[in-house]
Amino acid sequence: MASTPKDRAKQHAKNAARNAAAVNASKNAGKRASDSGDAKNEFRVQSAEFSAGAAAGNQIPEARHVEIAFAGRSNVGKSSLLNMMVQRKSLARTSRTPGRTRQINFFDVSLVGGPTFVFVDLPGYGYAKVSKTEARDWKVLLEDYLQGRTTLRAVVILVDARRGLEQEELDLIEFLQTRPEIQIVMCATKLDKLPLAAQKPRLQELSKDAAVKVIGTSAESGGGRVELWKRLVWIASGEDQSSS
Ligand SMILES: Nc1nc2c(ncn2[C@@H]2O[C@H](COP(=O)(O)OP(=O)(O)OP(=O)(O)O)[C@@H](O)[C@H]2O)c(=O)[nH]1
Ligand SMILES: [Mg+2]
Repeated sequence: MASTPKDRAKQHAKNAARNAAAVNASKNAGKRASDSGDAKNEFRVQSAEFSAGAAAGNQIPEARHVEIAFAGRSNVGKSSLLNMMVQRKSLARTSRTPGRTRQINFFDVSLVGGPTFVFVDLPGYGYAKVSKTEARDWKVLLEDYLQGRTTLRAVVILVDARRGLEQEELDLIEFLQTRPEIQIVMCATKLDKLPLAAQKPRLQELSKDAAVKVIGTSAESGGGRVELWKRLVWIASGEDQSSS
């Protein structure tokens, strides 16, 4: 559809206002039961591009924008959630085969009228089928990144809604205690695999276990997208935020 620069500027301003309003609404209310993924006009993504892949520490690109990393065990749905957030089917490679993401992948993501982020798709942990050497190399790469990245503002920790928190997630949370300035955001993925009636009680149970509010997500339906964006925009704004 053709549009003039003026139209685009107007639209841009409208979107910026919408992003701000959505964040404010979540601050004030914060209690909207759920978002079903149908709010497609909120948090519209202007651009999302792969910027770099790092298989070793010295390949990590220069830090530029606010960075948000997606972490979790292999196959939990990190790459799928990243794609769902940016509304692109296959920006990050997904696979039925665990261990697909073998390096740290960096994506530049700009919201219409909002900030630019770097989304970071991390290799999954807990994947049994890689060699011990490879698993150790991934761990070192991951830990060095998490420990040293100055622009890292939040780690989105993904757990499968059906499995919940396990030792690896607790270890990761403990590891991140050394960097209290990094926000931890918990997401329960593949919520669509639970019957509708079981979803809310399961999220409540997971939130109780994690002692923070867990955001339920579905890469299939887009559920959780708006709620997660609100948190990320809020974090990027530099405001302190409670997780409850
Ligand atoms: N039904 C459903 N399937 C999902 C969802 N998220 C991911 N999947 C599926 O789960 C599988 C793994 O998804 P990925 O996004 O590749 O998982 P990952 O965590 O990036 O995996 P690694 O890169 O191996 O660590 C794929 O077959 C996805 O289609 C979801 O929300 N719902
Ligand atoms: Mg992946």
